[in-house]
Amino acid sequence: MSTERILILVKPDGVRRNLVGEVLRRIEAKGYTLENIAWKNATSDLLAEHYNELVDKPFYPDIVSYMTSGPIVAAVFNGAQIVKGVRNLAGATDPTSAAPGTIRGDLARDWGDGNVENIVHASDSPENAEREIALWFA
Ligand code: YYY
Ligand code: MG
Repeated sequence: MSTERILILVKPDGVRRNLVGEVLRRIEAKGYTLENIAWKNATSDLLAEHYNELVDKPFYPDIVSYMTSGPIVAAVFNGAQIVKGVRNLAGATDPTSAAPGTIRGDLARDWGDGNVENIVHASDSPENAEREIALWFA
């Protein structure tokens, strides 16, 4: 089997807050290898495929507003056990609950507007990583 890969998105809040380098630095510093990177603008069609398990959730329209609110940096990293490793670096989905030391725990917070802004996306399985990489780097 080839080396495991993951799709990382620095979401629009991360770009707006000048945290692209900080997010990618933490993943590189852990020892994972960057293999592709690009500026992207998410479309609603792309997001509906990317978040195919969430499209029926009540908060899905908020995700679309958030993810289309500005440019995104999409990156592919690789390394052994990278999905588990980077999910640990990213921290819990809710930035208020995310542990200190994680990307979300250190850099993201609840801004009180009812929208979850958590800086970074990281694929949750090697299979989803390959599916998402094919979407974002078609
Ligand atoms: O993989 P991860 O990003 O940690 O969480 P998911 O359950 O895949 O949800 C994707 C995305 O949706 C999350 O990063 C924020 C948003 N979201 C939300 O706004 N409200 C929720 N209750 C759950 C997720
Ligand atoms: Mg997810």
